[in-house]
Amino acid sequence: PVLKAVDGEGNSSSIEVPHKSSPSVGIIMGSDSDLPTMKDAAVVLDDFGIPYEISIVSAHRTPEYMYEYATTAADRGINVIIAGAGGAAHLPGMVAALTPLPVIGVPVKSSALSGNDSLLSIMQMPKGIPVATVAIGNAANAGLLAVRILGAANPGMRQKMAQFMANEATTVEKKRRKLEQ
Ligand code: RP5
Repeated sequence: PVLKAVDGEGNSSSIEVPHKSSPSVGIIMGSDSDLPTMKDAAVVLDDFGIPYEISIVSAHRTPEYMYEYATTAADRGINVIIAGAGGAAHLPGMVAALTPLPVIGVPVKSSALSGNDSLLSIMQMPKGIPVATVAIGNAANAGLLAVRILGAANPGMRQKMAQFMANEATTVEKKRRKLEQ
């Protein structure tokens, strides 16, 4: 199936929901309107060859499903959860409260408060239940952090991350040299 969505700023996006078996990362979001932001995490995981699943899980509109998703994720083989939400963004924190897996929160830019509400809702977790929070809208970094978490126990994945970082450095070096010419 293809998931299509438009965010609050009119940006449209679509993503082919993967049919990969044994997903290692779960990407969830509070609404399909979060997809234009959250698809960047999927792009990173595709680049690194990491199987993932994508779902819409709303803490407020589908709380029972959120409970089911979070409490079964580890048994289904998920290793890391990336959760994006905007506004009163309770999804990442509530999921972290229900699973022992690492949870990465993505504050989605809201129309009313530019995502500052999302950021604080996700970041200000009480002691005992951590959520690793990335910058507003930066789902790509959530994907990269998931790769690093998986890489801690996977030398091949760690090597791919090192290569990615080397490529980034080369790109910047090229730009610098061009400026200095
Ligand atoms: C949150 O409310 C979602 O994560 C989304 O960012 C925001 C708005 O949702 P919609 O009204 O667009 O469905 O739960």
